[in-house]
This record gives sequence, structure tokens and C-alpha cells, in this order.
Amino acid sequence: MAFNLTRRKFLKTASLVAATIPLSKVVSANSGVSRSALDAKGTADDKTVVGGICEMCFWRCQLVGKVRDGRLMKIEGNPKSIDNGTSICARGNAGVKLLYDVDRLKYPLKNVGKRGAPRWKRISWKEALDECGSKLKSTVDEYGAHGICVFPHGASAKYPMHYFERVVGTHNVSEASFFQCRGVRDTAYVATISKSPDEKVDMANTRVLFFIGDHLGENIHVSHIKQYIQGLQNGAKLIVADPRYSASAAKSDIWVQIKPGTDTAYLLAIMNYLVQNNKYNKEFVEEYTDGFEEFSEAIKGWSLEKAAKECDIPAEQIKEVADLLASNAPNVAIHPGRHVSWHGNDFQRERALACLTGILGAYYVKGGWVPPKSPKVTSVTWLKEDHDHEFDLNMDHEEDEKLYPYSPPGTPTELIRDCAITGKPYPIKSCVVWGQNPMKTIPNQQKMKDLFTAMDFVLCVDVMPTDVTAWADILLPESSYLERYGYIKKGTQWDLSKQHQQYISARMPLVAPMFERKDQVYICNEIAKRMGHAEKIQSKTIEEMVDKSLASVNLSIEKLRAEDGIHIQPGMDPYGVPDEFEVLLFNEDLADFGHPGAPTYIPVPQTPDGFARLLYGRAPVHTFNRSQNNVWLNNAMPDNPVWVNDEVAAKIGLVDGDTVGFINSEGVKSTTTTTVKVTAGIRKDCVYMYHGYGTVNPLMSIGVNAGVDDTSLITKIAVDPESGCHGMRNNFVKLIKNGKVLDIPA
Ligand SMILES: Nc1nc2c(c(=O)[nH]1)N[C@H]1C(S)=C(S)[C@@H](COP(=O)(O)OP(=O)(O)OC[C@H]3O[C@@H](n4cnc5c(=O)[nH]c(N)nc54)[C@H](O)[C@@H]3O)O[C@H]1N2
Ligand SMILES: Nc1nc2c(c(=O)[nH]1)N[C@H]1C(S)=C(S)[C@@H](COP(=O)(O)OP(=O)(O)OC[C@H]3O[C@@H](n4cnc5c(=O)[nH]c(N)nc54)[C@H](O)[C@@H]3O)O[C@H]1N2
Ligand code: SF4
Ligand SMILES: [Mo]
Repeated sequence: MAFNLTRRKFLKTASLVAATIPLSKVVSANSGVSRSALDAKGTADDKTVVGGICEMCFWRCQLVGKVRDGRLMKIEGNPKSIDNGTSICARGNAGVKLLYDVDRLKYPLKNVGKRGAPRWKRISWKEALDECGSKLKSTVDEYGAHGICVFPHGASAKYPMHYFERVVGTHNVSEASFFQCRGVRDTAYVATISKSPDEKVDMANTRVLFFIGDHLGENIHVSHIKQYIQGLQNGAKLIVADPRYSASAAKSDIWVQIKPGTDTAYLLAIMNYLVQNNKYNKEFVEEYTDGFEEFSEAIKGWSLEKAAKECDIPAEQIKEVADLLASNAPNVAIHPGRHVSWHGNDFQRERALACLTGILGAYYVKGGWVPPKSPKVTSVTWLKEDHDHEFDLNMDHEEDEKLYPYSPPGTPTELIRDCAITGKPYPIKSCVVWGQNPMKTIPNQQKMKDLFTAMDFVLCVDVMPTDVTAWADILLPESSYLERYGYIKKGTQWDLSKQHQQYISARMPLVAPMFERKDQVYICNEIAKRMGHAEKIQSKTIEEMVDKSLASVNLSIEKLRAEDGIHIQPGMDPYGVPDEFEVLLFNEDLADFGHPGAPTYIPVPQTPDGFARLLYGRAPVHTFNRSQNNVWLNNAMPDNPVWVNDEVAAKIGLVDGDTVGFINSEGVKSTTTTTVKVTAGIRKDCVYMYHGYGTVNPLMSIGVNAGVDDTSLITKIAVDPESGCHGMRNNFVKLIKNGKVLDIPA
């Protein structure tokens, strides 16, 4: 099967890397427990437990567990799934190793040392919850609800996030999935088509796939990869714009080796060429778009030659791509991207992608952008209350306007951090971190440390001891996704053109929680009671919450279990443009707010002499930092070699496998080193590394101090002017070998 082929290829690549590490690295140094990478296997006698939903990443593939004597032996894809099916990725498989990781948090802990340099004391749940309740309540009593800031991420953080936002009433919430990930994409599409695009591209049935920086294959979400591979097998052409020869670039028909930060110029030139040469979809533009005149006027300066110069690519290739798109339109999949917080000019690039889809008429058609028709389930959570908007940091209260008018839900991270650190316009004195690792996720680690230092109280809820948990006063152990109930996962079959079906599932535990770990509903409810909100609690247990949500579609946990964890029902044809649909090629509101009404190229800072731009991205067998201590995944990819262009390497005397450190243009040095990967597959003006490495918390016995932490070198922050999301790729580095700093030649 195509996906397995792809996966085999990754594992092969990964095992080449793994071959270079000594076996001692996969045996825990301090636990005495054997951590052989080969020890867990299922057998035919194992009991199959249904209803698992993966959370090794956020795609939430549907699972079953092979359980022997109450112990999870193996994880598999749920054969009933019409989403991931029986396929799961390397990380999904390795969930067993998270579940039984000896370093996992087991009991509530109190920091009796310093923040950042903790000494942990085991305490009872009652003591821990009493302390959380009283500290958080006294912050609210003294400073107001806005005295609390929250850094949540992932399914387990949704319930507490809603509690702090809706009941306690703080705006100061920064979700990693928005402000450091896809928020800018969602808001740019909302500003164009009034909808968040997710990754709703019908890749399986397309004629051309167009990726701007997406590198599917290293970025892995199983059903998405299935669509992608199906599209390629059906003969779709693949265009990949990426400064690096990524896994997708390697499969592409056209690889656009674009200069980082210039993608909007590239897209404007493609659109201008299509408009000037009457190669756009006139009927669609007439019927479903608004502002075509202003739009075409605004982009008309973008000749192929001008963009070629700006983007450092051949003009002929821009034309070739534009013609390929036009001749296959409307059945073309312009991928909206996912991690799009790049350079701080990202709203414009995302607007350009949404407009390009529009002028090609590629909305709601086979092989284009098509939202599947999913079942409607009502999630039960905290009820929304009205809160005081006077304390919304994203408001210019004198002007009565948003500072970032197209900000995703929550408050831009930088506004929260500046407020917390300076105490202006008001004090923020408590911080709740739940399922996020802001030390690794948010650029400028010093600012993050300054925020934690400024707090009266820091609560972290996690499953592992990570770099952020070292900054907690109270550290609470949550049960993992394999041990608890959780939110509904719903959708349709991954191939949109097939027999239309919908599914509804909910996370159900594959095994019972061990030690004293508790789920999010228990922890949050107990804190809520202590903050005086007992009567606002909607569900007493997580099971009740899931059951009530399922009741909205006449299901229950019991029924779902009887249906092997997944309820399947007839679906609907997703194709066909809805009457009310409109693409705003020119957005008047944006213009009223003082932002460009048509997509506009905003240049990014240029690389200073002697430096290379630092690029980063997904490692195929890791999820960010969270999987670093996973013995199987660590075994597969123990560190993150830095990609250096072969000609550059030859000039500065670097060879494959050399050990190097980094210094960035602001003088910050990496605290660890990594090896060099010399390759023709990266531009001369950049280096690239996989994100998530370089953990410093010594309580992790495997993934610690392995590879280099990209975030530690991302000290210069760009903030996208429309959305307030972070840009993280405007940082420049030199390499250090044997103590000598090497200048990168021009
Ligand atoms: N430099 C740099 N920064 C980035 C990125 C990058 O590529 N480079 N990528 C960005 C993107 S796209 C994203 S989405 C974010 C991701 O940002 P994060 O979500 O912060 O990343 P993770 O490493 O997954 O860290 C999540 C934390 O949740 C914990 N955790 C795991 N499972 C559970 C659970 O069941 N319950 C609880 N309570 N905690 C749990 C993990 O141990 C970890 O501490 O990072 C963004 N930031
Ligand atoms: N294995 C694995 N898969 C994952 C995850 C994971 O942690 N591990 N995380 C999931 C999540 S939450 C997300 S958001 C997605 C993220 O996945 P993607 O959205 O694909 O994002 P990145 O991994 O950050 O993408 C990095 C790519 O962008 C290229 N690039 C860098 N700068 C530029 C530029 O200026 N222009 C262009 N055109 N390209 C550029 C890089 O060379 C690299 O190939 O992955 C998801 N899938
Ligand atoms: S893509 Fe992999 S890690 Fe993510 S949910 Fe699916 S199996 Fe789990
Ligand atoms: Mo993300």
C-alpha cells in the first residue's frame, strides 16, 4: 500500500541516522529499566480494546489496543475507521512507550526549590488542588480575572481553557496551535472566504497539487497523507515551493527553490500572469468573487521578471507553474498550509493562496478546496459568560478598535508576555500551562523565563517532565490519551469522491490510568470548586461530558463501544458551490483597518553578511519536543543534523558528520551541538534543522541534550500585523566548529 511504502522509506532514512548512536543511549541511565526498542509486541491472544484516539500528534487517528492482563502491548489503527483505517504512523505506534515511560509524571509535585531550578516534593492531590485553588483565587481577588494567563494546547487543554476564558473570565490565553501555528492561515481565509480552510483540499482527486512550504511526508497526518499519495498515484502533478529539497520536493514535478520570505511575491506574479493573459476562471470570478478590479490593479506591477528577481527563481519557471495551474483548473489543490507562522508577513501570503484558489475557480470542486460535510455534534463544556472587555490586551480602548483585527481566538502571545513582564497596562500574576511547552514553542526563551519569573504562581499540567514544567510551582500529572476518555472525533471518509459516509467517535481509554494520574475534567473541576465555581460545572466526570455530547446525536459511550468505537452513517456529496459563497479578492474591511485590501508583498529582513537564515520544520518520527523521550522514536532519530548546502560546506571546510554549534545574529549561542548534513538540497543562504530537539530537563533520561534546540536560536520576534501571530524565520546563524565561528559565504 502506498502509505506503507512511504513509511518504510522514512524508517529506512531514520535507521540510517540511528545506526550512528551507541546502544547505551536507548537504555535508561538512571532507572535500571531496560528500554530495548524491541520489547513490546502483540500476539493473537491479546484482547482488542476499541475506541482509542491517538494524541501523539493532533490529528487524532482512530485506534484499537492489544491488551494483555491489563497491559497495553500494541497499538493499531481501528479497522473500522474510514479516516486513518488500519494505518498509523511511527509516532502513533510508539504511544505504548509514552504510556509506560518511567520518567512520566506520576504524582502531584510541589516545587520547593526555585522556578527554573526546581526541587520537587511529592504532595497529595488535596494539598496540590488546595494550593492551586487558593493561589489562583487570590490572584483573581487581588488583580481580577485578567491577572491569570493561560498557555494551553491539545485536546486535554480545551476543557480547562474554556473554564479560564468563559467562567473565570480572562482573555489572556495563547494557544500554540493559533499564535505559533495556523492562526494566521485561519484568519486570512476568514478574511477572504469567511471560513477557516483547515487542510480541506481534495488531494486524492486533484490534477495538480500546489504546496507552498508544506512538506507532507515529513509532516505526517495519516489520512491527509493518504489523500496526497492517492492523488499522486492517480497522476496528479506536484509543484513544491520550498528552499529545501523536502520529502515532497523529492516527489515533485516542479521544485521551486524559492528564497525564504518571498512567497507572496511569487503568488502575486502567478496571479498577475493569469489575469493579464486571461487564463483565470472568468465565470467563477464573476459569480463568486468581489473586488476583482481593485485586486488586479493592486497586483499588476508583479511581472514574472520582477518576482523572479525577488524570489531568486527563473521567470520561465513561474510561467510554467502558472500555466500548469491554469490548464488544469478548476481541479487544482492549492494547499493552505498548516504551520504558517513564518516571517511575520504571513497573513498576506495566506490571503494570496485563498485568492489564487478563487481566480482558478477551485473552491468546492473535485480536486480543489472542498470542506467535507461532517456530522454535527454539540460539545458539552463550560457555558459562555459575558466578561469585561476593558482588559482585552488586543484592544486600543481609546479608538475602540482591535490592535490586530484578524487575530485568532485568544490574545496574541507577545501582548500577554509584554503585559506580564512589565505589569503594564495591568499586572498578570498567575500562569496556567496545560499541554503546551512554551519554552520550546514560543520564540525568545528569555522572555518566557522573564514571564515565569514575574509570576506569583505557576501551575503546569503535563504528562512528562519537560523544559516548561521546570518553571512550575505545582506540577500535576495528567492521565495520557491512552488512559482517559476525551472529545468527539468526527468527519467523513478521506477520499471525498467515494461513497459518502460520516463517522462519529469519541476517545475511550485502552487501559486504566496508573499511579495517581487524573484527567482534565477532574483536575479542572476540583480547581473550579476551590475558586468558587462549583455550581457552574456542567459535567462531573469526563465520561459524563463525553456521554452528554454523544447524546446530541443519539449515541452514548455504550452504543459507541458496541459499534467498535466508531459510528458510521450516510454522508453527503461535498461538491458544489453554496449560493452564499463569496471570495473577497479585495477586502474593504481590511483596507478600513489600514491594512492592504488586496494581497500585498511585504519584504522580510535580509540575511546579514556572513550568516544563513535559520529554517526549521517537522521531523517525520517526532512530534515537536513532546516525543523526544520516547525510546522508539529517539532510537529512530536521536538528533537533528543541520542541513548545509554542499558548496557552502566546501568553502568553509565542513564535511558530513562534523560536530557544530551555532551563534545567532544577536549573539545567542546554542548550548548543545549537532552534526552536519552536507546536501545540495538546500539553498546557500539557509540552514535547516528539525524542530523539537535539545531538551534540557534532566528528569528526561533519554531525549535530554540531544541535538540542537531551534527555538533557543529564535530570539528575534516578528509579529504579523493583521493577526498578531508570531513569525519565527527571521533569525540568522553562523556555525561553530571546534570553537571557531565560521562565516557563511555569500
Ligand atoms: N521553534 C519552533 N517553534 C514552534 C514550531 C516549530 O516548528 N519551531 N512549531 C509550532 C507549531 S506548528 C505548534 S502546533 C506548536 C506546538 O507546541 P506545543 O504543543 O507546545 O508542543 P509539544 O512539544 O507537543 O508540547 C506539548 C506539551 O504537552 C505535553 N503533553 C503531551 N500529552 C499531554 C497530555 O495528554 N496532557 C497534558 N496536560 N500534556 C500533554 C507534552 O509533554 C509537552 O510538554 O509549536 C510551535 N512552535
Ligand atoms: N511528523 C510530524 N508531523 C507533524 C507534526 C509533527 O510534529 N511531526 N506536527 C503537525 C503540526 S501541528 C503541524 S502545524 C504541521 C506542520 O507542517 P508544515 O506545515 O509542513 O510546517 P513545517 O514543518 O514548519 O514546514 C517546514 C517547511 O517549510 C519550508 N520553508 C521554510 N521557509 C520557507 C519559506 O519562506 N517559503 C517556503 N515556500 N518554504 C519554506 C522548510 O524548508 C520546510 O520544508 O505538521 C503536522 N505534522
Ligand atoms: S498522524 Fe500519527 S501521531 Fe498523529 S494522530 Fe495519527 S497516528 Fe497519531
Ligand atoms: Mo502546528
